[in-house]
Amino acid sequence: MTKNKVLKDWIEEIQSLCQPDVVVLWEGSQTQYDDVAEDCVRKGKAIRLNPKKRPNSLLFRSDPSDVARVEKRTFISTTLEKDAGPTNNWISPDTLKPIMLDLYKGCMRGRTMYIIPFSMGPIGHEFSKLGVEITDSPYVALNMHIMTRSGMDVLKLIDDGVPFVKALHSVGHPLNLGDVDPSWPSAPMDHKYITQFPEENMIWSYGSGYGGNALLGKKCFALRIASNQARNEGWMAEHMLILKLTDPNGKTNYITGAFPSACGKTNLAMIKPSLPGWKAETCGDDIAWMRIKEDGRLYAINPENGFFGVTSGTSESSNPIALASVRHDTIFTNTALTDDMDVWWEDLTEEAPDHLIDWQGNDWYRGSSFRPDHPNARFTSPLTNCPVLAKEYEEAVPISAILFGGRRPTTIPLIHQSLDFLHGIFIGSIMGSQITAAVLDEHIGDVRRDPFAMLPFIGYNIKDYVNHWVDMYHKSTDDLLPKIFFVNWFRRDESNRYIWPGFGENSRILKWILERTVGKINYQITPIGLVPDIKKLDLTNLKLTQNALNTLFEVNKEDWIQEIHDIESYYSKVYSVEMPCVLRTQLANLKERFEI
Ligand code: GTP
Ligand code: SPV
Ligand code: MN
Repeated sequence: MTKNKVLKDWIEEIQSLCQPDVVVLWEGSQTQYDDVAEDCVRKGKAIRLNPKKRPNSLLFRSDPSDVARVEKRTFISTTLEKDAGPTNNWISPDTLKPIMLDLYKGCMRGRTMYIIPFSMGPIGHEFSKLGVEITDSPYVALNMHIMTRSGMDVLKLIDDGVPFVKALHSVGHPLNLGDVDPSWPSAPMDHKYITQFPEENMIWSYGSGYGGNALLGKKCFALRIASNQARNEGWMAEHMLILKLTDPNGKTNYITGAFPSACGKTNLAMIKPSLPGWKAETCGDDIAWMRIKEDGRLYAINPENGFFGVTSGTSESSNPIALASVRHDTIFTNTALTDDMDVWWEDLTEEAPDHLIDWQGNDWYRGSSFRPDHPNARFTSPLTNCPVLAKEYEEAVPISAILFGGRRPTTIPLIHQSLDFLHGIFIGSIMGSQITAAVLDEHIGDVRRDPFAMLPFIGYNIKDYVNHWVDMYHKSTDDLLPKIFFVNWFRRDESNRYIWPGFGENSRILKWILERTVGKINYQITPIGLVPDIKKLDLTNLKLTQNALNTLFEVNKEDWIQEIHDIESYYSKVYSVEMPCVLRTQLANLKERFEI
């Protein structure tokens, strides 16, 4: 199967540990994809959607207990606890490995084991890295085929000795003779483990088949393992979209944006600008790998090859580009099914159809008090499905602005700019956001600190992570590095409605951001940073009252005293005596600017 001894030995080891019935190498051809897809349909694991409406597309329904990332079962396993730091769950490899080995023993009985060589980033690109995922889930194999570059071209590089990340995955549901295989096998919660071993560049995932728990190239590798590799090698692995923007004069810029899970990255990456003359194109919607090149600028590339996007809220008016991206060759997970064998989710159409089959396979009628789709239902589609995919999506592009953002019903204005790069690092470190359905079992709606949108994804100690941002800063200078901004599309009014229309209208804010990257003087200085001079902001044709505008852009001292109080108690919990110098200084400066 391979000339690479490390890979060969590892496959043999896993095969004898997990005892699959059949072993299949993922060669990466369309025929192989189609065969495995058809097999899933035949075995009742997937539903083939109406080929006239949704060619070559499938619907999977997960087990109701396995619908999102499970942060409480996600571990950074390092020899020393301090290397995982205060924000990660930690168990030492010596303790955890025997537990997981015990679970893996015979776990693939009755199943097919897929060996999937994959590349994060275009095959052979200087930013790219390789992995091999071994999994007993055909759903994972199909999704990895879309989300990564996989198959023989990657295996060739591994054969030539290019290093790779070992990523082992099992749904944790062995089949004994006579057992009926459930359509979505998984293991009970206390047997689920999503473990990163950064010291060995290795991932062991057990018991969940869903998204980031199971598609190991994504969060486990491209964020947790890669962030640790990036720290050691002097680059960055971030939870960021990459967007190409061309203004009416034809000037092109690239920006990145770090928003927590289900907080608007895919939507911004696919924005259809409402401002006339502006053009937006997609480079990436979830992850950016970034390096500073010789010219002192920060370059970003999307390591993924597909979208694993939230369906909920996606409509012709909010995100027509996403709808176009899922017209064909798409896998849907946990959406509802229409009577004519197509998919439906909340907000897809203004009115729901009379009858649907809900995401758990039951009849659903309009007016029901339950929604028919899961709030974390998702689509998997290839990047090349996207009608506005930037032609340079397989290149590293120079970044002019970094946006941080989150869901904050109060306090945080629609947009503000950091005073400089180090202040931008501070803004990233204090990010807060309401928890969404992308995380299982957390308190949805509660605001939690999610620094850099990386809380669940930093593969090492957060203190070192913050200092790594500072180290990156010292490789270049403020004038060459991206300018840093904070956006909040999610501020609410007294009736709990979003004040800002969002989506395409966010282009008005992007315009201001790009003007600021070239130093245009259209701002006001506040203690938290620069906000737009409302009079100079392009708000034509927006139906916003003066009152709404005031709320959107206000920096309210009382609110900020509370916020600073909250930041201080958060900092002392997370960093205690080891607070990175940059944060200590920036927090003191902020208090001084507020005169508190
Ligand atoms: P992950 O894939 O989990 O990392 O999420 P994401 O950051 O890519 O989030 P996504 O763009 O999928 O958006 C999540 C939800 O937020 C969807 O329901 C969107 O409709 C909604 N959303 C995105 N942008 C906006 C916006 O500008 N305004 C409002 N009100 N909602 C938005
Ligand atoms: C996220 O939760 O940030 C996602 C979805 O992008 S998952 O791949 O499941 O992590
Ligand atoms: Mn994400």
